[in-house]
Amino acid sequence: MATAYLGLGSNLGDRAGNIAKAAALLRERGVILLKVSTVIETDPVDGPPAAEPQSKFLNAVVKVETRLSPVELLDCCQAIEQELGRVRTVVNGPRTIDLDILLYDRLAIDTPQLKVPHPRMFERAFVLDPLKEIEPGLLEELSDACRQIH
Ligand code: PH2
Ligand code: MG
Ligand code: MG
Repeated sequence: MATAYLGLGSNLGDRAGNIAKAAALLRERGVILLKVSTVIETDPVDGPPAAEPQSKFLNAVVKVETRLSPVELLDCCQAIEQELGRVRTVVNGPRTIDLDILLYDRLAIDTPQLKVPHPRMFERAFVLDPLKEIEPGLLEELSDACRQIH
């Protein structure tokens, strides 16, 4: 079994309902939810400049246990995004649901399809705050691990 952390975000439609449904669909697909953060409301970060002002997001982070490989977990997240009616228009545009793999065990993955840790997670309070809530000390642990390597 692997342990992973997923970021959830919604700023379109029934935002709280979308986050709840995404969590339920993860469970339906056999992903075990070990911890679920508080759902927080956040200002959009890095929205498309030419677009209409974006609505605020609801964000959360979950800690999961899974037998899925990283790519299978990515497929699972993308299938749930599809099921909840996500339409990809512009980069960082409004979305019913976004499900991102933040961390997967202690793996570093860098393929065109999947990058783990999520490349922008360390700059984003809407990820870091809920992550610290459910796993205090994890970020320090990761930075210690990086120090050992460098
Ligand atoms: N996701 C993005 C870009 N900007 N801003 C907030 N507040 N929350 C998000 O989930 C978010 C974002 C790209 O996935
Ligand atoms: Mg995202
Ligand atoms: Mg995404």
